[in-house]
Amino acid sequence: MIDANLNRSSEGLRVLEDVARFLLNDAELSQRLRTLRHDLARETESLSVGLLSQRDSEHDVGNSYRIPPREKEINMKTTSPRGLLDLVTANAKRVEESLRVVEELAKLPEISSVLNSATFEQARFTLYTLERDLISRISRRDKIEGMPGLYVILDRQFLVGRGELDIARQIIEGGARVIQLRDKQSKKGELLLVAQKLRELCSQAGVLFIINDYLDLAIAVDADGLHIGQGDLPLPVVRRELPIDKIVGCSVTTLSQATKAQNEGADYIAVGSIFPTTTKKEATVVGVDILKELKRMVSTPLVAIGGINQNNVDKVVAAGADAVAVISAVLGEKDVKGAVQKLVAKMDLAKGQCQNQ
Ligand code: TZP
Ligand code: MG
Repeated sequence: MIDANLNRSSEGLRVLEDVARFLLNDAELSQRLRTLRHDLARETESLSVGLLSQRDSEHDVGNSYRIPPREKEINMKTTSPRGLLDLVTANAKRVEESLRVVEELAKLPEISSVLNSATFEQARFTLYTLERDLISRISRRDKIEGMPGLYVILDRQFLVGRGELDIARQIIEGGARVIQLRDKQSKKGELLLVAQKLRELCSQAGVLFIINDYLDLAIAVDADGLHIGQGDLPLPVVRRELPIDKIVGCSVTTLSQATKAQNEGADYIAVGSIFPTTTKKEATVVGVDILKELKRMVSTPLVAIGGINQNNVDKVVAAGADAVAVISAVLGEKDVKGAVQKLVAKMDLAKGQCQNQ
């Protein structure tokens, strides 16, 4: 039992570690998993020859379990991973269960002298946290992968009598990848109703839905994420309060703010105002070259914002923006869908040109 369960735990841990390392490229997570695997190996090192000597896989009655075909089919459906989330969950559970078995065995008088039950209990708790962090990383990565492209900020003060849902539909049909709800004036109760409808629409269309400023609203409508600026709630607080699968975007105007946002775990960084804009009066104009510098400094996806339109969108894409956020270039137009389509086409063209260079 000890041999089988130590094998299970080290194999499962290796799967998790390699997911963190090769698929998520997450140095910190893979290091934490590696440390746990090594700690457990060290703890049981002295037993290895004894355990191998007792190993008798051929006569393990578990090998000859006869699973009826029907049950096998059900089993396959419920246990074969549908994606990375399932794979990670299955392997984390495998490790947690096997650690629990060793932990319980180590309480027996004949085993407690060679294995310390508390060590395995501690390892199990370490893994619970690692499992949560892995699931968070994968869920957020899946969302962020859908982000590159046009990010339209639906600022309700720009609607001038038009309906949010109709405008949002046009934005979606035009090919935007993200819609952010922004409203600096309305009461939260009113905004909640709007956000609920937009949330529904975006979910159906597979478009990311982000709430600007308001953590409570983002939680209440189960938005895909929250966007915060330098004056809003700090990123670690927001991260702590939001469900683990939600993304957080952070606005910056300087390189040091960007590094800080990355270190605090921002899922994307919005930088601007790239060009002069009349939409946000107090915005600092940072120029297009900051994107090139940021590209070298941070690995977090970059969203360029501020004064971007049909005539300059190619420049921000060429400078390295992964996504482009606009308000007036879309909401300032009569033909919202047409404006989105044109911007998307120009971004695609500029991206194609970058790749050819
Ligand atoms: N943050 C920096 S600039 C800006 C915000 C919200 C305004 C973007 O609006 P526009 O009309 O696309 O310049
Ligand atoms: Mg804000």
